[in-house]
Amino acid sequence: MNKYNPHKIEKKWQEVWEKEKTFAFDEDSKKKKLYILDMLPYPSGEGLHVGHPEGYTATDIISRYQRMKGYNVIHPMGWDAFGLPAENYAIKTKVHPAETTKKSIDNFRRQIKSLGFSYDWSREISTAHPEYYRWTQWLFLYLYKKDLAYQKEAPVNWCPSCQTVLANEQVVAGACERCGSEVEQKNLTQWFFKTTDYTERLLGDLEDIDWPEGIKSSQRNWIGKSEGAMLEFKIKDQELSIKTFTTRPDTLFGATYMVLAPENGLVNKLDIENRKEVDDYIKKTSKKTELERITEAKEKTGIELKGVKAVNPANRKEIPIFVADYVLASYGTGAIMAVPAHDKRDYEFAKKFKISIPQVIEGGDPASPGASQGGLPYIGEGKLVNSGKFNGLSSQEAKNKITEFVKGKKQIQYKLRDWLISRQRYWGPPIPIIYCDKCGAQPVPEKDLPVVLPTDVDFKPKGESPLASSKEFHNVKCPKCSGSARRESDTLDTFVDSSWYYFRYLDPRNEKEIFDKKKVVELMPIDLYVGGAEHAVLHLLYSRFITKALKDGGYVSLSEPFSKLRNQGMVLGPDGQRMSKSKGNVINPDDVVKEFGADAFRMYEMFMGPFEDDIAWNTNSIMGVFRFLTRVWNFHLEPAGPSEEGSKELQHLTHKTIKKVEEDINGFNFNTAISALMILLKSIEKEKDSSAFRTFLLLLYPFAPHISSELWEKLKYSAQGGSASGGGHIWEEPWPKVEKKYLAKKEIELIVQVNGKLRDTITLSTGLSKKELEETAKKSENVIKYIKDKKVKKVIVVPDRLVNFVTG
Ligand code: ANZ
Ligand code: ZN
Repeated sequence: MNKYNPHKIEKKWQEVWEKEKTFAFDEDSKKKKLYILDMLPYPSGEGLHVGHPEGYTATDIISRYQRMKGYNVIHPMGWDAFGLPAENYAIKTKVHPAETTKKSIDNFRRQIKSLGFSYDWSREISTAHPEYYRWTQWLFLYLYKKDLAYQKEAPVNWCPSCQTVLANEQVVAGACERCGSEVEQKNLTQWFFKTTDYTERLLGDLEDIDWPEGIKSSQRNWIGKSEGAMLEFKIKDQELSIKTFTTRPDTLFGATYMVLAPENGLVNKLDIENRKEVDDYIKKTSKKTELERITEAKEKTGIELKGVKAVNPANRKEIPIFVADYVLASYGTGAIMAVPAHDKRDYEFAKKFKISIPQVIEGGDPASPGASQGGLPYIGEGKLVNSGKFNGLSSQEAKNKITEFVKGKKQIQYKLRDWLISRQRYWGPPIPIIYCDKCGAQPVPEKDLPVVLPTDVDFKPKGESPLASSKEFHNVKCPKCSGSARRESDTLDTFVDSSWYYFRYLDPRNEKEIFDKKKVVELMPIDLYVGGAEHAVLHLLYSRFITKALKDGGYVSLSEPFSKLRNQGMVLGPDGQRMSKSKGNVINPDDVVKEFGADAFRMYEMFMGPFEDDIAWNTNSIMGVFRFLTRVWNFHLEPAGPSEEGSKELQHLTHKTIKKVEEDINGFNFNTAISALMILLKSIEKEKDSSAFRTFLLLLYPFAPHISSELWEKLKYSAQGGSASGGGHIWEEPWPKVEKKYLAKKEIELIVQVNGKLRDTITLSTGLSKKELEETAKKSENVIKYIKDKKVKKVIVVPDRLVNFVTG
């Protein structure tokens, strides 16, 4: 009755780790620190997804391994607890979000603990806790004082029938998720963080960090640096001109019309003949989101401004001016020179409105990238034609020359916008601002933080932020003149909460300041950050911005928070599809633990395939892992084999495996590390070698810590190895050392000749006798073939090197 029973073992060790605070980070230790972090999870009501533990297992393996290698590892966990789902649930069920969130967190914590991860739970944080969001509010005030937080009007998604602002996720195909009415864009005064002050640093510092190339390039695209020129077009007979940003001044001779964005203020200043028509068009486009407007497949719309012309500064031709919504107000100057022969959108528009499409660039070298033979639009660079005295120049040369010719200016343009941080929502940190009619917007004094979320709030949306419905919250005294004032009723974007949490882990209970600078200097940066690739842009960019902003105030000393980043792939349903309730393909982690135990679950998730790949769940394969662990367990039931040295081959394999597992952990190749452990176990079973098994357990421990801890104790290995700390637990042992002498290959390639000609090579172990070598060589098929029935006159044997048969 000594079967592998993961539940008993796992519970036992999890209790030991909890009671002994085994994985609490020791701030006083002299060892070198490593900060290993998982992205902060959102504790959804659905509970843990089997995708979560993939990343958590990887960081746990690395944390446990690095502790054995002598590092002082800090490895915390907490909750990204504010957000829309809890609020929507509250609207539906009238259960307060604080209540649902607490339940979800308790459930997440239970599930995560059931997998035996080595987190330092004493540092747990929840972003929805006043003790935490007090410092999120402090951070807002810090940025406000540094002029990095400001207000301006910006469009929001507005549902005219619910009378409320909608988050992007609540707009489904242009309609309100709740009532189905068409969503409009409406301008409201909003708060922003000035991320654009940091554009060049956000770009440049990417060079210094070890992140997947794909994520870096997503960030670069998001920042969207373009080099080009600012050109000016005069309006005929009016004292006005249109400035425009272009990346292709070389195409200026081909500019046959101009377009203003509907929101461009110039539209109202121009003296036009068809004002009403134009106003109607502008009103119509205001209902579209930016994304809809720039979608290429959409048919281009627009309307000509009658009675005005612009003058192309290169050839003095008078060209029409349109308003069209494919030009955005928020990029460049909100106006373009349109070159239909060389831009796809302009081409479609010109076709529809019957505007001429003169070609000015020829794709000269067919081998050059982007070159095409004939066919418009031709969007590549090339040689200038139909461009007056610039004909024959290359695009590169012409860019500068034409810019100079028309007195334009070189210009760099970015796509990155400031970060819109205000939300007309309840379940987030209140923005710590007070509006006074006399004194204007006033920051809440630091001593009055946190501005606590009121609970007497009606969640049902009524056209203003839910917080405005709490009289007690809303009406307040002005901190400057003590006159009656009102609080800001918007809350902060949840991305603000998660942009700085990794600092707070280092000093989570500090009541006097956001964190102790000294601790942050010592313990940052994060040496390894692991999470899903869906955070390629926003979360990672915001965190980088906040870190830089804190650095500029002397709060931290580093520019980049995450030195090394790795992304896990997605765990798909058994059918290869994304898991979802409606498809009925959701695997519940609790069920998996119940059936196979935590060790098997962890190992399976690492064995599924390459860490970054999307992989379908496979129940057969987890059973395979469970059988492997059962064999590990059963080994200790058999009579022990030699506790001295095992065979040479097993020693060689053991040390090869130590090296392999170590390299694979460092390279995130957990699946091949597990394969190597499986191969090693087979040989150990064959030889019943309990000394090699001891090493095997040490290697297995980071992957399957419960069974390894249990067998280590059962087999009393600590007594044999001489653990320094004396506690006798496997996690107090050092990682086994690779010994070169075992690693060296004790094999030779025996050269086999007949009459001095090479006829075969045979792999053999060293040190065989002359006789053994001759006997082995004689059995070679080739030797038999070449000797045939000739007589062997002489055999020359050079030990460990060569056998030569000489025939008569
Ligand atoms: C003339 C031209 C000719 C252009 C050509 C392109 C090709 P990136 O590279 O993304 O920075 N543009 C400028 N402002 C715009 C706005 N507010 N809304 C929509 N489009 C705008 O793109 C720069 C190019 O995008 C600019 O160069 C401009 O079109 C357009 F053969 O100018 B181009
Ligand atoms: Zn005042």
